[in-house]
Amino acid sequence: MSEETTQKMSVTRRGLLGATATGAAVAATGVGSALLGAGEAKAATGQPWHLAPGDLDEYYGFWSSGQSGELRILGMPSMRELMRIPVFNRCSATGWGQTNESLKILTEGLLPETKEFLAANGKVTYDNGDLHHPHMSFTDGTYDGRFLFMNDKANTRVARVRCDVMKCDKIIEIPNAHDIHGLRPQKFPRTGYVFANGEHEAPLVNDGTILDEPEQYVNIFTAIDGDEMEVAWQVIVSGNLDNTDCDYQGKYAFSTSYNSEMGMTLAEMTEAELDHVVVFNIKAIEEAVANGDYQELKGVKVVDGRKGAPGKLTRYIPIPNSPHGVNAAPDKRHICINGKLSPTVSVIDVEKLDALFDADADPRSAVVAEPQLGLGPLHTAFDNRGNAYTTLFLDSQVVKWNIQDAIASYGGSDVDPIKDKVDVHYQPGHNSTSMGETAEADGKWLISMNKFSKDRFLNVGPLKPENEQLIDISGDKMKVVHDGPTFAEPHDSIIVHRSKVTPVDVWDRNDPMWEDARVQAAADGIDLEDGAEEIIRDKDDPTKVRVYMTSVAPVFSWEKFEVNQGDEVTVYVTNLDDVDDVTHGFCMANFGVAMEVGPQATASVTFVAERPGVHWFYCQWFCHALHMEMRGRMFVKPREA
Ligand code: CUK
Ligand code: CUA
Repeated sequence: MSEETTQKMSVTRRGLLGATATGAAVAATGVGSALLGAGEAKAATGQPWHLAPGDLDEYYGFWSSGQSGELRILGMPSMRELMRIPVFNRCSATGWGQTNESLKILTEGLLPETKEFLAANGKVTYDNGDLHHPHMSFTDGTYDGRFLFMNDKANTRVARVRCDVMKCDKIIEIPNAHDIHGLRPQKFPRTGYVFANGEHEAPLVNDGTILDEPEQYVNIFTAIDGDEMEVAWQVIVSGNLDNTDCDYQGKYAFSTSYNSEMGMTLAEMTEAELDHVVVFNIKAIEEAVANGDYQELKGVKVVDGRKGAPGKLTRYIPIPNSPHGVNAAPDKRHICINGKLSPTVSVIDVEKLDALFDADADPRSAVVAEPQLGLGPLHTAFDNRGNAYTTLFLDSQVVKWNIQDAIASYGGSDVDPIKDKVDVHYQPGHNSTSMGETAEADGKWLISMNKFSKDRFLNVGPLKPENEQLIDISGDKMKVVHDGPTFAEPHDSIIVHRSKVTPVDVWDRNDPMWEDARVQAAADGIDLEDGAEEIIRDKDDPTKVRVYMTSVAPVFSWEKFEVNQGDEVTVYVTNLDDVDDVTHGFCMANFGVAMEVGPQATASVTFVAERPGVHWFYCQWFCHALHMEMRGRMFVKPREA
């Protein structure tokens, strides 16, 4: 946006709002802003999304990063990037994928055959991930601030991030399924389950016996116990699975299929005019599992929910055409299925679903509206006034429409459900509204996550950022107010009111994250907080060496230590600083070793000291005026020839 445009907008807004002094007084309290429309919260500047230095955002934005594999936190509405949380990726700054604590999380949930496969490739875990869908745990239809859950499409995993410390604490690989795409937590009564879609078809037992026989392929829907991070059960379905969501009653989950044809080529996949959404009957599935009506595959109870299978586990509602996003409206009643190749969004009334299962009613009887919105509808978000906001990928627009008017129009009324359209730049995929995937949608902000930025930013070469546009939806007309470039490739985001999340400033010394370090130190007769200046050689294998040190700005408890060439060295660093924001790091230069050690945390890293000589370790997070001096030496005594 040009400066001129910005000024024009700010002048217009000031003109519209008139009394700027009142606006300023309200904005200063921070409390008042919650009562006002988004556009009014910072009326004094005319730019509610442009926070003054030191001002805090009203919302957390939790962002996926697609093939970057991490989770990001943005402040909303300022769109300032606040933090990156490594999950499926590697992180040079924090040592994720290198510290023993992170390697445990990255490896313990892998299947035995995956561990073997990785070992054959000289690895202990995957280096990449494709994180599309981050969603917070729910209690009673709204966010509860406990966890964030997310998928890895690249390597069929589901991860969890703890919201108290904003670190990943669990990653599991999903057996039997292939390539987890859609993911949503159960909304009611709580999470509970995390539902996850296997997107790509494969033989149920994929051991090479069946190869190019697509008629024998299946797809798998998985329910994970979000507390234990274990698979609860799986359902075999007909067609493939794309996105998923669930209702506010705790009864049904929904998954779209763009490939009901089970085609392998583009022509085959897009052949049918109608694909479907699968409705999963959670209670019926739980009963089937309890009654032993399942097969056990790789330790998981798998039920058959394919078309024509007996029982009441699933129903298939025909939907035009290769549908993509599924979004439950905050009215707790309507589910929007986005048509992608069809210009429509199909609206399902959850109150009409019981009849599908109990009376075998026509599945289409649950569809109560199907408004024509524009080309390429992919995802829908909601406000608290009965409106829906759908991204139109091909039209490069967001369309605002009213759900009740769409239902009336489907019933024959000539009311136009479309209330507004706005151009976005360009080709939007997901969108999200403030609190919009909960029953507490507040109708203030919309993010349109656009796949292409083209000419919106300075040219940085052939690889361009995406463009995420902030849209003020507090009034009748949508207003694009900010462009936010992001690196590869956020798909989805949630906008969570800051009152829902209360992260800590300092770690609890008893945190489970470094339980292994605690156990090992106890076995070695060491107190992690003592920073004992004594090298521990393992009783059973004396080439294994443990160094326990502490850090207090600006010193490590060890100025030097000596090991032998070829020793396997584990360094444990416990950060005794008890102050916000005093994170230390431990970097062993020329050993490719580095990690973050947060206040009151313990972290450890293991390496083989195969380089003789003097090697400096240093603190790699700026912590003190004498941060440069926070260093020490490791002597590696050469192997005797
Ligand atoms: S999918 Cu990316 S635009 Cu993976 Cu949620 Cu729709
Ligand atoms: Cu400690 Cu820098």
